[in-house]
Amino acid sequence: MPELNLDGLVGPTHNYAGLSLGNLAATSNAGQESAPRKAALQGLAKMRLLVSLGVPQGLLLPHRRPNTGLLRAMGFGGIDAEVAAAAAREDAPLLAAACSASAMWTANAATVSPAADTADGRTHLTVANLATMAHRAQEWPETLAQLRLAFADRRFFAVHGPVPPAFGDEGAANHMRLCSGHEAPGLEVFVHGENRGGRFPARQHPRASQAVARKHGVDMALFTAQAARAIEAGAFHNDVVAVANETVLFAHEAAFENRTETLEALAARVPGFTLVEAPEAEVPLADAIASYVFNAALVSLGEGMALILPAEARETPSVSGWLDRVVADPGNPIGQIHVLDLRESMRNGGGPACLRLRVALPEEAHAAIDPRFLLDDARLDRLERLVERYWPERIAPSDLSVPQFWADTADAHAALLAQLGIAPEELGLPG
Ligand code: SUG
Repeated sequence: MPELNLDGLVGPTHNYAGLSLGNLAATSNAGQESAPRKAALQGLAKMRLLVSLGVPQGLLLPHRRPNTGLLRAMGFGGIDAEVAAAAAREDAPLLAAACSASAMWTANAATVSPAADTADGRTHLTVANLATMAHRAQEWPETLAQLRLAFADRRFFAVHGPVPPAFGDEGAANHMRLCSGHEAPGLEVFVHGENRGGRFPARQHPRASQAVARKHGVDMALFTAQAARAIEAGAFHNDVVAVANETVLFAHEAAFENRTETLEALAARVPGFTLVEAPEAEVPLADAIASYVFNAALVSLGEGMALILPAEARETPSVSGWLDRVVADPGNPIGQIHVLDLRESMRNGGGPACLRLRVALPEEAHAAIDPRFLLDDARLDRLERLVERYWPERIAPSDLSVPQFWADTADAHAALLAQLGIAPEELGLPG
C-alpha cells in the first residue's frame, strides 16, 4: 500500500504578511496581494494529480480564521468589527497572524511514525507545537482536533498532544524515513536546527525531536543537525533541502551540518541506500532554495517513483540542468517527473512537500480513517466548486480588518464543513 498524503486545503484567508523570519520567499513577498481562490485551486490540482497517479490522497482542513480568540486573548475587545479595527491600528502583524492560512502546510502539522517502526505496532502522530512563530503557534489545537477525528480508531492510531513549547517542533518537515518499502520497518531521521548567533531562527529543537521519537516508541532513529549555513541561506526546514522516499535520499550537498557522518550512518543502516545529491558546484545552495527543487514530493508508485516538482525548479537553469542529468542516468530511481504551478503557496515559502503530510499505513489501518478526510475525483470536483464560489479572488493587506471579509471567510469555512459533513463541535469549534 503506498502511503497516504494528507494535503492542506488552502484557506480563504491566504495572504502575504511576511510573518516568517528566515523564510525568504515569505518575507520578500510581504504586503503583496494574494489570490486565495487560485491558491486553493492550485492545491486541489496537486491532490488530483496524486489521485490520478494512484496515490491515496486525503486532506486536512483550513482552520477557522480570523482567530478572534487570539486577538481577544491579546486584549482586543468589543464586537468583532471593533476587535478588527483596533488590532489593525495597534498591531497589524498580530492581526495578520490571526488571519494566517498557514495550516495549509501540513508537513508542519505533525510527525508521523508508521506502525512498523513503533514499539506498540500502532501508527503514532504527534501534533507539532510550531512554537517558534506566533502565527503558527496557534495551529496545534485545531490540528490536533482534526487528527483525533481522522485517526480516532485507537486499535491502529495513537495521536499525541504537542511537545512543550519550550522546545520548538515543526513536525514532519524535519523528519524523514528510509525503508525498503512503506510497510517495512524504517530508519527515522530527525533533523534539528542549531543556529547560534545566526540571523534566522532554528525552528526544530533537538530535544523536541528526541521527545517525539520517545513518545512514538521509535528505536531505529538517527538524530542529525541541519547545516547552520543552510538555515542562514533560507532553508528554515530540512524539507527545503532534502526529501527521502523508501531507500532514496534526494538532497543538496549542504543539507546537513555533519554531511559525511550522516551519509555514512545512512549507508550503514539502510540496506540499498541510494543518494541523489546535488553538488554545490553544480547547483548553488541559493538556487536550490529559491527553486524548492528539494521540496519536491517523492512518491512511490506501483512501479518506481515520481518526483512532483514546483514549476520554479524547471525555471532555474542550474537546477533544471542537474535534474536532466539525474534522470538521464539509467540507474536513477526517479521514473516520472511532474511539474506543478503552486505559485501562490510558493510565494509564502510552501512547495509540494510542505503542502502534504505523509502517513504510511497498513491496509486495515487505512480502512479505519474517517472517510470524510479522504478524497477521490468526485469529492475534488465538489471542493473545486465550493472554492470557486466562496474563496475570495484577491486579498490585500488592508482587507484583513474589513468586517465583510471576516463574515465572508466565516461563511466559506462553514460551507466547507457542511460539504464534508463535519460539525464544528467535532473539531471543538463553536457552532
Ligand atoms: O512556516 N510560511 C510557512 C511555510 C511553511 C513551509 N513548510 C515546510 N517547509 N514544510 C512557514 O514559514 C508565511 C506566512 C506569511 O508570512 O504570511 C509562512 O508561514
